[in-house]
Amino acid sequence: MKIDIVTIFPEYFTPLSLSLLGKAQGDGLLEISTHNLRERAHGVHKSVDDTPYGGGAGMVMMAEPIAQAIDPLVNADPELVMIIPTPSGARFTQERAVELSTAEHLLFLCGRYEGIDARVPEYYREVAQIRVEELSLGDYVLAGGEVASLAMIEAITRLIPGVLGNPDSLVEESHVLRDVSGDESAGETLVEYPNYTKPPQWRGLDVPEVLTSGNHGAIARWRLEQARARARKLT
Ligand code: 6GU
Repeated sequence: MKIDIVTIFPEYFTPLSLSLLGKAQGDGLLEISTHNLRERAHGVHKSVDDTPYGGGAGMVMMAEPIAQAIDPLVNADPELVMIIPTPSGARFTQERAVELSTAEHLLFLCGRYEGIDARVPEYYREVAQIRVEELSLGDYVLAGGEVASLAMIEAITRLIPGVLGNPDSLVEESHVLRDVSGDESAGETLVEYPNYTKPPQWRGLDVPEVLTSGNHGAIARWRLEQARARARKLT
């Protein structure tokens, strides 16, 4: 997968060279490039933002410097999927992550301040005929799209075959919609059951006996029960 990131703060994305995603880039499974929006700005101040029409607080990111950064990427690959993180977008869910993990090429456009001139998504959707997704992590407001992009990139890319060391980790984890036919939990959204490791007793707390019983059927039932109980507590 190819990922381009347009931002005024490329330094936010240095952690993508660590750990799993660093290795995935070394292995050629993933290619991530950042593009500094400030380099596309003109004038002595290299402004990328201006005051909002209609008045109000804050600044709005101007369309043209963004277009200067994005056009070469879109022209080179009109099939790319543009993702604009914004608290006013549709909810980014595990289902979205799964769907986007099969894309060949993603472009993240990070806004700061009060957001991006609304003609940017309109232009790339309606005129350039690009797929544009405005996505939100949840009902709270971050200072910009950079941290949201990092979260989405991690959620999406760990689903690419070969990125995770142990692909079995994907099967039973939180928020995976299980649809294994014959599975008792088919279609349910579960959260992960509690996990334990050595030692069997720690500061007076024991590992649940069923986990050391060797009874795989009983262990599976216990874990499903625990996952359901946790899911109920969240809603
Ligand atoms: Cl995607 N962006 C910003 N700025 N704030 C958010 C968000 C995104 N999701 C939740 N809060």
